[in-house]
Amino acid sequence: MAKTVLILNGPNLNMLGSREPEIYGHETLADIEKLCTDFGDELGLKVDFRQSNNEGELVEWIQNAGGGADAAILNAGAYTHTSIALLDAIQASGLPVIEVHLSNIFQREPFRQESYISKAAVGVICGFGAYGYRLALDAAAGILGDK
Ligand code: CA2
Repeated sequence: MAKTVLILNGPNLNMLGSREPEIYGHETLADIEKLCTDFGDELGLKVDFRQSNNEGELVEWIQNAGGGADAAILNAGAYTHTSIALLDAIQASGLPVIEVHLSNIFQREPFRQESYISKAAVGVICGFGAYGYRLALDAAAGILGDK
């Protein structure tokens, strides 16, 4: 049976493509979802792609992922830099989580250079725009193939 990768997107990522394309690119979140499902098909992975502006909903999705998903890719948006709740949920889930950011957070404001997610993530991909999701799926396939 195909393994499942949960791809979670945090606050404001539903606005992609509408503003700040010089930072986040021209792709919409729907474009990125298609990129992920198409590449998931090539890799033989089932992709479950979601977005929420609500921290608690993201926490619940990670909690529940322990039952259904084999790995997760997380762009927690601004919660990356603030959310101990997401960090705790990742640690409790035992799920391999790959952190993704469209922008290179290390070239940006100091507050974006800190990530709670990184403390529990298997690895971090940032600065490659939408292509970073493809890189993260490839990494997930590698991790799951080794299991
Ligand atoms: O680079 C990333 O992927 C971020 O996770 C994006 C977050 C930001 O808070 C993180 O520091 C880095 C913000 C996403 C907001 O995206 C928008 C795009 C267009 C219009 C409005 C928001």
